[in-house]
Amino acid sequence: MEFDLDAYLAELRSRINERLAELLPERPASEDPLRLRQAMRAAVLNGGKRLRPCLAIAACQAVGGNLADALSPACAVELVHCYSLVHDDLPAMDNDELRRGQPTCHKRFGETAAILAGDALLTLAFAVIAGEAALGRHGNERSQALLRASFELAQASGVEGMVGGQALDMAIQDQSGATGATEGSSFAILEQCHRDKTAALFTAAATIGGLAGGGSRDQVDALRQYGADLGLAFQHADDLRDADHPSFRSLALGRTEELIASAGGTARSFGPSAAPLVALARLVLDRAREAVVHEVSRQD
Ligand code: GRG
Repeated sequence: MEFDLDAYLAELRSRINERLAELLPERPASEDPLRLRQAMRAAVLNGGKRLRPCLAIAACQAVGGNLADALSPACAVELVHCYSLVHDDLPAMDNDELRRGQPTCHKRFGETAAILAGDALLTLAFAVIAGEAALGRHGNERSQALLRASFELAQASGVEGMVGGQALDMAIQDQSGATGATEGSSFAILEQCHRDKTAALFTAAATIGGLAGGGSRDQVDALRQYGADLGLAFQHADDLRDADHPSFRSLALGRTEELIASAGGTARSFGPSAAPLVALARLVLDRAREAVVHEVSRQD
C-alpha cells in the first residue's frame, strides 16, 4: 500500500503547532511592551506548512528514533525559518505586505517590533535546542548529539548558510537592477544562492533529525545529503511555481529531477522506516512537474 503522506504530515503538523504554541505563551498586554510577544506568536502561529520540522522528524524516524526525540529540535528549525521570513519581509529587504496570506509582521506590529520579534525568535531557537542538551535531563550521548545539532543549526542559519545566501541574493538583485543584466547571473550563481538561502536549513533539518534520533555517523551523513538535495529541489520547484527566473525553467526542471532521484535513492537505502522521506522527495518533484505542465497548458 502506498504511504499516506498527507495524513502523516497532518499529524506531525498538529504536534509541531502544539509545541510551538507552548514555546510562545501568551502574556497580558501589560506584560508585553511593544506587543513583542504577540508579534512573535503571530509570526510563528500563522499557518506555515512546517516542512522543515516535518523533515527533521521524518529523518529522526528513518534512523529508528521517535517523534518525541525530534520534536523540540525540529521546532527550533521552524523558529529560525519564521524569523527569516519576518526579516525578509521588512522594508529594507523584500518590503512585503502579505505573508502566509496575512499582513506581514511589520505591517501589523510596526517595524521595530518586527525586527525585535525576528531577533527573539532566532535566539529562542537556540534556547530550545541547546537548552535540552544543557539542562541535563538526558544521558551524555543525547546531550552530545543535541550540542552538535545546535552547531549544525547555527552554521546553516548564519553567514555560511541562510544569511549569507540572503546577502548574495540581495547583491544579485542590486546588480541586475543597476545594469538590467538579469540573465547575466548564471544558473550556477542562482544555485549557489538557493543552496545557502534555502537548502542549508533543509540540510540542517535532516541532519538534526538524524542526530536527535541517535543515528550513526554514516546515517547522519546520508541524511545531510538527502536534505541538501531536497532543499535545492524545493527551491527550484518553488521558482517554477512562481515563474521566477523564466530563462532557467528547463534547466531547473532537469536539476529537480536529478536531485530528487538522488534524494529518493538515499532515502530508500534506509529501508521502510524512511517511507516518509521517499514520499516527501516525490512530492517536491510532483510540484515542480505540475508547475511546468500548467504553464504549457496555459500557453496552448
Ligand atoms: C532575512 C536572514 C534572512 C533570510 C531570509 C527564507 C529567506 C531568507 C527568505 C524568504 C523568501 C524566500 C523566497 C525564501 C526561499 C525559501 C522559501 C521558499 C521560503 C518559504 O518557505 P515555505 O514555502 O513557507 O516552506 P511556509 O510559509 O510554508 O513556512
